[in-house]
Amino acid sequence: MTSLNILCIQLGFHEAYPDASTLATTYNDGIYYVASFVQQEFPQARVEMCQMYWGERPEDFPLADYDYILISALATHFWSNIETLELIRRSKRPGCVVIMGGPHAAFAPYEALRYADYAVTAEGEIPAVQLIRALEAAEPVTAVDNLAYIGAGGELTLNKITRYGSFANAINPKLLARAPKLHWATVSMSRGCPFNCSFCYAIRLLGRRFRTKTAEDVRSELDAIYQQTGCNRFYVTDLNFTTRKGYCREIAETFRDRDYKFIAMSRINHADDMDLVLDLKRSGFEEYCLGVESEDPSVLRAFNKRVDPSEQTRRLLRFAENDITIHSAIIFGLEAQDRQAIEATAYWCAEARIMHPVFVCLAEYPFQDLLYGARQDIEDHRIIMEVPTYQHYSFVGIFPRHMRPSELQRGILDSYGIFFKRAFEIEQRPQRRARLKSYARSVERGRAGMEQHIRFLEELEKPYYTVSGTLKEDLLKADFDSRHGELRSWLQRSSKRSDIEFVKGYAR
Ligand code: B12
Ligand code: SF4
Repeated sequence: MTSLNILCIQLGFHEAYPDASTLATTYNDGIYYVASFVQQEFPQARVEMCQMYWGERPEDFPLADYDYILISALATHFWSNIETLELIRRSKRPGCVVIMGGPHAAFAPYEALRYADYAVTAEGEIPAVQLIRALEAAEPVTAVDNLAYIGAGGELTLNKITRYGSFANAINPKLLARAPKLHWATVSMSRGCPFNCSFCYAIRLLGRRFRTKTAEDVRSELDAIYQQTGCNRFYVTDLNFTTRKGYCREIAETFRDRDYKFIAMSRINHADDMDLVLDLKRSGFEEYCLGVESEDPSVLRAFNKRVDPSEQTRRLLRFAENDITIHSAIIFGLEAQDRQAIEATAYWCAEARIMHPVFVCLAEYPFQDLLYGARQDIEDHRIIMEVPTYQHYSFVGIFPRHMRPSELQRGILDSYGIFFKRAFEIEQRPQRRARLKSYARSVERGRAGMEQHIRFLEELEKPYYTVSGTLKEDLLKADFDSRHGELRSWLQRSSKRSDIEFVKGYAR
């Protein structure tokens, strides 16, 4: 156990499909928390990080030397890096164990397990350590939390789901030693979100129980990252940072004397407590990423957003008036949203003075109801799988019933034009105009990828739509069944849908 050699790999994005949010991201914190915890629990181990976002490549590491290779991936990373995954499989030594975690392993363990021995299906620090301990002691892995693997009988096995209580994990700054100049350092201060929006996969990963680190621990963690990287801007990846006002006040107080800037994720209702917003602003919280989703009441209702639609605009304007920059994903793809509705929403974003809207397509994984008894609104056959744009929301990944996928993608692309035109008419302050200009430039870098995706969709959709643009659903479903029917039957045998304990644990 003392001489373990462990490599952690963050898979990267496909170079043909950059978008504004992928360009803005410097690293995903999840794998760093897992690596830091593993290093803490196995102090004698050598834990290294390969960050593909920064251009590091697994082949530049001595792959045959590792006992464990830990890989983190979103769906788009997985399908953009099949060659890399194959290379890892070829180059690792035979006894080396590959463990995959992160969103893709969690929601498509059946795909992750083509390249990994084990997939972690939720929060990952404790399971990673439990698994390594069990394997090193040659004990069974049946008691390891949140684990998926192929059992002795060739069936997919899903161990129990565990939602953890408090957490005090910090990123080990040494793992960032090779970081280039960062424009954001990514960290988390809390985990979980008590809401239950219908489309949300985040709570399936990190749970609905809101848990925080102590403000003091957060300060030590951020100070250490700042010392290591020189970066004083922090991307707080908490699902819903402002869940507890008291905690926000503590954080504000703790960072009053630092010269740090923060961007955090919150809900739009945060605007109702401007006193708190301004208190946080005094400590550097000048930007938020809000789950606005839409201004359309029917869309908000469909998503179980639990917000008052008539308040959306007023709340957003209040942020702008107080010089707070708002980023938000705006979701398209629902049946209520025709081309006209899409254009109206894009225009509204400018009127409501959102600074960075990201226009995205509703996306879901297939088999979620089957595997976990989880809600799934887009049926399996309408999901476009196994492509590098899989679950990369800027790229349409479903067959809508009311318009062709390529039309929806065109709608997403054109929304930016509508938004920027109106936003430049409205925004007069030089600082806000400069922000808009720089955002417009990064959106422009994504144009070629979207155009390429439109061409791909036009080919893909050809057989499945009538001349007037209606989905030939029976044909699509029959084709899906012939391609994935066997996989579904295999997953059916591992289904947790009727395991009440599992479903209850998963929904928490
Ligand atoms: C904050 C956030 C963002 C931020 C910041 C991203 C960043 N710098 O990390 C912004 C807004 C920029 C963003 C952008 C995008 N995001 Co985002 N984002 C999130 C969110 C809400 C939190 C991510 C996070 O860091 N959480 C905190 C950390 C600690 O949790 P974690 O990453 O899940 O890691 C834990 C476990 O997953 C696991 N784990 C992770 N890796 C590994 C590896 C091993 C070996 C093990 C054992 C365990 C393990 O252990 C970790 C600790 O417990 C998640 C939802 C979620 N995860 O809950 C979506 C999410 C990851 N994003 C998603 C997407 C699609 C994107 C975009 C591609 C959107 C787009 N433009 O299309 C971009 C891509 C940017 C990027 N580089 O990832 C999807 C991924 C879908 C998928 N199935 O692949 C998610 C899941 C959203 C959702 N559907 O709920 N995102
Ligand atoms: S508020 Fe955000 S994190 Fe919470 S359930 Fe809704 S979408 Fe998910």
